[in-house]
Parts: sequence; C-alpha cells; structure tokens
Amino acid sequence: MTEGDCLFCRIAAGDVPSDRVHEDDLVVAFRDISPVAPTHILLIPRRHIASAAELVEADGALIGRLVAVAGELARQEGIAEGGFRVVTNVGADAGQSVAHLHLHLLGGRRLSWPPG
Ligand code: DGP
Repeated sequence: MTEGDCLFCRIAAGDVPSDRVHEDDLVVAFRDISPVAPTHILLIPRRHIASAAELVEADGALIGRLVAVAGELARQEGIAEGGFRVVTNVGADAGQSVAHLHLHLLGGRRLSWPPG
C-alpha cells in the first residue's frame, strides 16, 4: 500500500472529502461515514502507518497527540462526562478495513462490553 492508494492518506491530504472536526501538523480527525454511535469520529496520523502493530517507541509523541485530541473532541462533543470509548482495530480478526492507523472515538450512547 502506497500513500497514493490509501484512502485515509487521501482524506488527510484533502483529496477525498470528509467532515473534518480537527486538524494539526500530526493529526486529522473526521466523522465516520457509517457511524455506529451518535458521536463516531476517526482520528488518523497524517503519516501513513498501517496499524497500531507498526508503532515504535519513537512514535510516542504522535500517539500522545492522537489520544489527547480524542479527549479534546470528546469534551467538544459533550460526551466526556457520560463516558466514551477510544479503540483501534488491528488486522482481520479485529475487523480492520482500512490499512491506515485510526482511532475510533465513540460515544453518545451506552456502549456494551465486551465488544463483539
Ligand atoms: P475499521 O473497520 O476499524 O478499519 O474502521 C474503518 C472505518 O472507516 C469504518 O468505520 C468506516 C470508515 N470509513 C471507510 N471509508 C470512509 C470514507 O471514505 N470516509 C469516512 N469518513 N469514513 C470512512
């Protein structure tokens, strides 16, 4: 997979439209096209990383930014008090369908546990 083939790289570059809710030098966040909760936002690094399995210690600042922005967006969306979930799927068994690292920010309804 090269950047040119990657849907989320194209969204980060602005070549594919999305409902953006945040962008900075490292991270872009946009609403999921098929939401499964009242708030369903995807947070991605601008840099192409296939999944969380590829992260190394040197990516610590990037992960910190992704998680901090998730919390910021949860507050903005009004779901921080009630509770929310941040999750990333890795590989086929977890249901990862786009091979560019993304955090799902989910909230606005009661979320079951364990996940399916
Ligand atoms: P996952 O299954 O964990 O790889 O999540 C991929 C998510 O990406 C899934 O919830 C649907 C979302 N998605 C797929 N294509 C698009 C798109 O073109 N735009 C947006 N906004 N979301 C997309």
